[in-house]
Amino acid sequence: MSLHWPVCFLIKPFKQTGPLFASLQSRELDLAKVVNDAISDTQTDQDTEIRMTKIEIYTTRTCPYCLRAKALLQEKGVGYKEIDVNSAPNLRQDMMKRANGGYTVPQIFINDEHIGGCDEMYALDRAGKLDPKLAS
Ligand SMILES: N[C@@H](CCC(=O)N[C@@H](CS)C(=O)NCC(=O)O)C(=O)O
Repeated sequence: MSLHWPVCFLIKPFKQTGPLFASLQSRELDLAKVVNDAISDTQTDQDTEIRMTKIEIYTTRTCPYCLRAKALLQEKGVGYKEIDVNSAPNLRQDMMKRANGGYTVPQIFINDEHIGGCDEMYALDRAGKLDPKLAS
């Protein structure tokens, strides 16, 4: 839809030349630019949301390694989905399948890539390789 129609409609009966028409047209263009910029900002926000890193961590409530792993993710300021393997049947099996047989908790996945447990994630961080993954 053209954003110019209201003013065009109003001034159509008059001569569409001269300084008044030019001024109205230029104001319409400014308004259209503001609206279009606002729309494209919203679209950028939506794109960012869609591209957010997916972080999943399989845990149990009593596991100190899980607490340590979650503390690092919190320190990094990233959100994550926690899956308590004891909260439903089959979850530990799902985890083991995704973790190539890894049965201890935590098991951590970043964008579906298997990172390993707590120790592996800390090792990755020490090697400077965790932040790029979290930002991907
Ligand atoms: N090196 C592993 C150690 C993980 C570990 O030993 N987790 C314990 C719980 S804190 C575990 O899963 N034990 C076996 C079990 O609970 O069945 C890591 O860093 O994640």
